[in-house]
Amino acid sequence: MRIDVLTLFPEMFASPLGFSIVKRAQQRGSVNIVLSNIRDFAKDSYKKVDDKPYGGGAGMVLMCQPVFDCLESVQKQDSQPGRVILLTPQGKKFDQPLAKELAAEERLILIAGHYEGFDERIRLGTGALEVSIGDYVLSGGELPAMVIIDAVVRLLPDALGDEDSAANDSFSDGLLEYPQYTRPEEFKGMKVPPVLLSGNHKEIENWRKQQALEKTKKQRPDLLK
Ligand code: 9D3
Repeated sequence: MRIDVLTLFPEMFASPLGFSIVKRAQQRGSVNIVLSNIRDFAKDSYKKVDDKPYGGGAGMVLMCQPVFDCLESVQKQDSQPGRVILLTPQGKKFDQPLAKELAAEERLILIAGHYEGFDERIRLGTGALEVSIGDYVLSGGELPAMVIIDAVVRLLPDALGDEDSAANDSFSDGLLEYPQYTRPEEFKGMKVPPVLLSGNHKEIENWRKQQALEKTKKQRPDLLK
């Protein structure tokens, strides 16, 4: 998979993409992540990429021209145009089903703004899907882009090691994960549930299912509906 990110702050991406599963997926060639700076496509000597909103109002709006030129430039680098995603607070809420859908694409193009809206013609003219990662205000689309990359890349074939199979992940069976324990058997007076030390695999499985169900009822009843 190729993932392009169009951003005003490419430097923000170095650390989240440079460690762990996403780093290894890039090294293995499972994913090629290409960062482009929208500001490189500004036309004037001030490198202007935003302007005042028509009709007035506070804040600035990301201009069409630098975004369309940047998009055109990256799309020319590959035979497939790619699925274009615009990160905005008004977008469709990102979730695991959308992560799976995006992981099936050959190419993704993520466009991130920074504390300002996009000129509406960017959405209209690119056919982009608008995506939000949740109902809270962030400073820009950069962290949401990194969240999407992380969630998508770990779903790619060969991205995960055998030890942490995606099939065992929370949400894959619609329930939260059961509580886990490791050594020691007792810590600050808190004991590991005896069933986990019993060696009875059937009883352990039943306990885990029941705990997962109880935890979901208590913390995320919405997942059971
Ligand atoms: C809601 C406030 N907007 C009206 C002036 C301005 C605005 C604030 C913050 C516009 C963009 C942003 C930056 N946020 C994102 O670009 C963003 C985001 C988010 O803030 N929360 C969850 N998901 C996303 S995806 C992109």
